[in-house]
Amino acid sequence: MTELNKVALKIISDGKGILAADESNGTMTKRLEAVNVGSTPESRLAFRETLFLSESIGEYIGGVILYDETINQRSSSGELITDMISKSGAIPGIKVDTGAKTLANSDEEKITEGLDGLRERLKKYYKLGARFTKWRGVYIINKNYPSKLAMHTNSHALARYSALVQECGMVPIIEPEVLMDGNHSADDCLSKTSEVIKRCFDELILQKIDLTGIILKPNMILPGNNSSDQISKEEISTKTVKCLKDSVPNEIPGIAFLSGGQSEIEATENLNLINKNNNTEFLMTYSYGRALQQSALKFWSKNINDIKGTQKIFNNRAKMCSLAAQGKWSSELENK
Ligand code: 5MM
Repeated sequence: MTELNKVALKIISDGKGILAADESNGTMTKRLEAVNVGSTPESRLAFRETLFLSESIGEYIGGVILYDETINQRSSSGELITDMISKSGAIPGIKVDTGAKTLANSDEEKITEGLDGLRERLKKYYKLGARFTKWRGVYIINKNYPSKLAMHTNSHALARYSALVQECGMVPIIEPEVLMDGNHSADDCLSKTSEVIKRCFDELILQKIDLTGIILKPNMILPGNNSSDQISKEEISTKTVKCLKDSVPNEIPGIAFLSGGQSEIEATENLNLINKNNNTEFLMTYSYGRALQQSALKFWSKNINDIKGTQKIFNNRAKMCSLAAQGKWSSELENK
C-alpha cells in the first residue's frame, strides 16, 4: 500500500467523509450575505473555526478542504488552522484551482484555471500541513453540452493537476462536476456524466496518475433542477452506482460525492441508498459543502456567540451523513 493510498483511505474509510469548506471569497460572501452576515476575513474564519473545533471533525469528518485565505489564517488561539484540524484527527486539504473561466471557442462553457505556478504553490501548502488537494472542473449540460472541447480541456487540466499533486506527496481530489442546472432528464445526466468521467480517466491514465492515490468527487445522477422528469430516490441511487461501476477503474480507493445544491436531507437520503445499492468495491461517501453547512450557518447567523449550539447542529448533520455513508441512515434518526 502506498503512502498516498493510505492517506486517501484514512480520509474516507469507516463512515468518514469530507467537509468542503473551500468556498472562494465570492461564494462565501454569497452564503454569508444570504443569512445577513457581512463577509470579512474575520467573519469567514469565525464560522469556519466553529465547525473545525466541532467533535465531528475526526469522528465523522476525515478530511477538511480549505481555501487559500483560511489555510493562511491563525485561529483565535493563535494556532495554525491545519494544526487545529490535524489535532482532531482529520486531514487538512486545500483547493488549488483558481476558478472556472470562460472557455475560448465555446460560447457558454468553462475551463478551470490554476496550473501556472502550481508546483510551487503545492510545496507551500504541503509545508503548511495540507496532505490532499482539490480541483473542480465544471460542466453545463444540455443538447449540445458538455462539448468534446470542454471535456478534453478540463480532463487534461485535471490530470496535469493530479500529476503535480502526487509528485508533491499529496492526494488529489478530482472533481468533474456536471451541474444540476437545466431541464435535462436523469438519463441525460447519466450518459453525459459517464462520458465526462471516462474522458477524465483516459487522461489520468495517459498522464500516469497513480489511481490508488486519488479520490473521485463526482455528482450524483439526478434530473435537472427544472426537469419534469422526477424520478425516485431508489432510481437515483441505482443510476448513480451504475454510472460509476461502468466508468471508474477498479483501482481507485473511493468516491466522495458533492451535494451540488441538493438539500441536506436529499443529499443524505440519496447517499444512504447509494450505499445500500453499492455493488462495487468503491467506498462511497460525502464531500459536501452546502449539505453539511447550511443549517449550522443559518443558526450561527442568528446566534453568533452560541458556538456550542452551532456545533450541535453541525455534528448532527455530519453524523447523519456518516450513517448514510454506511447505508445505516433512516429519517427517524434525524429527529432523535
Ligand atoms: C465549497 O464549494 C466549492 C466551490 O467553491 P467556489 O465555487 O467558491 O470555488 C465546491 O467546489 C465544493 O467543494 C463542491 O462543489 C461541493 O460543494 P457542494 O455544496 O456542491 O456539496
